Amino acid sequence: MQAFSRPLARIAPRNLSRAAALSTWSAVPAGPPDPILGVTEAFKADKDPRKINLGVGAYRDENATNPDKEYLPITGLPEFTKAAVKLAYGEDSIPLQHNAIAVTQSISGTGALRIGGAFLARFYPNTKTIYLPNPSWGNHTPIFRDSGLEVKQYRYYDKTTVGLDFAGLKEDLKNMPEQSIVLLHACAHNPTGVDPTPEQWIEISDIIQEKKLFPFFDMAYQGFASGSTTHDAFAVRHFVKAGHQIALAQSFAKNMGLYGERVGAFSLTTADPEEKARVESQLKIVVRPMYSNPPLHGARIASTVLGNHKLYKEWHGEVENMANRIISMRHRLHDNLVAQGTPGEWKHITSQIGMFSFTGLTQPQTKVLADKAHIYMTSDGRISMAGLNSHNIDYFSESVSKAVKGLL
Ligand code: PGU
Repeated sequence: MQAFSRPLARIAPRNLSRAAALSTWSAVPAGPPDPILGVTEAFKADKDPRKINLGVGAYRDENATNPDKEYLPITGLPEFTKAAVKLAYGEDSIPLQHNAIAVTQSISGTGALRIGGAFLARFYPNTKTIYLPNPSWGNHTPIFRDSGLEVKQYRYYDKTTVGLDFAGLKEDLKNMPEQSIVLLHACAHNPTGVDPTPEQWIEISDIIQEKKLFPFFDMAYQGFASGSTTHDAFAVRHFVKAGHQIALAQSFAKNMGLYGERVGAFSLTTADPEEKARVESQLKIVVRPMYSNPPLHGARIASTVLGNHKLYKEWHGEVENMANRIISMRHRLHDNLVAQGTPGEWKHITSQIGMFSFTGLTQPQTKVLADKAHIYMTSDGRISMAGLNSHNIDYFSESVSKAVKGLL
């Protein structure tokens, strides 16, 4: 880890400019500041005690209230985005230490993906095709299609083994046109609950490097897979260490329980602080006509928790409890199904990780479960394990068992 904690000053300027020339974002031009919110930015940066901001239409009385509910900057609450990036990339990440990560707050993970899609559609200098794993979260295709990218798929899941189709995945990566964009679920793949092992991630990273593909990580479940936010960030951190430039969408919906507050972040690693500033200026120009600036309350909660040692520890303990409760439900479900003599192989229930289990139930079985047993799940047989608890697990297991036996 020590090797990565070099301060910026010790990196030879020659190396930095070489990195900039090779960077995906070297041709992104600096955008102009926003005519209205740019004034607030200039005001905030001004250190003079006599300063007055008459730029933005926000009512103030004779005495300023604190904390206020005024608009955030276009890229969100700086304390929050800083903490979000640290959580994902790790404190010792080289681009983080070099102030080379462009970041904006987003309307949760969905908004982060959408900003990323729009930014890539506008500035990615190569083919505008993004490859999604098959299957993927159902909203990925419309998000990227509506962002202006062409959406294709790569093999991911093997029905016969109920596991990763690693050979198919590698072959598809190798056959992609160079410099295509590849979406990767950072951990707790949705809907399958099947993740590559660390060794497999390293191989994937190598192929992506050889083929000059551009990795775009969706990290909606950091902490949910293993109970450790560090462990779950393995893929993201490995790719960055291996020298990839990446895009990253983060959601705080699940790991902080901030679903409806819509807290997320989108970031891009860049070559250096100068490039980061150019990229951020263009992220602002993407965001401003979409929703102007992000919601404040949830970002304040997240940055308070992430920025306070005691609260951080308490929160991380809760993440661990959530992950462990899900794992214990997996075991109960598996054991119940086996004990009830349910036809089929159910080991995947415990080997899959994260919030979801891809049960293998067929569409007619999911329909009969809803119609006869009042149990609802997506028609691909995906269940959110978190919806199971000690009160309903036995009823659920019995109903599934009956559905599989054709007795419902
Ligand atoms: N990426 C993945 C892989 C997801 O599973 C989800 C949420 C998101 C991003 C976006 O979450 P945000 O709430 O915008 O941060 N998927 C859940 C939630 C329901 C939904 O479809 O939006 C799910 O059940 O698949």
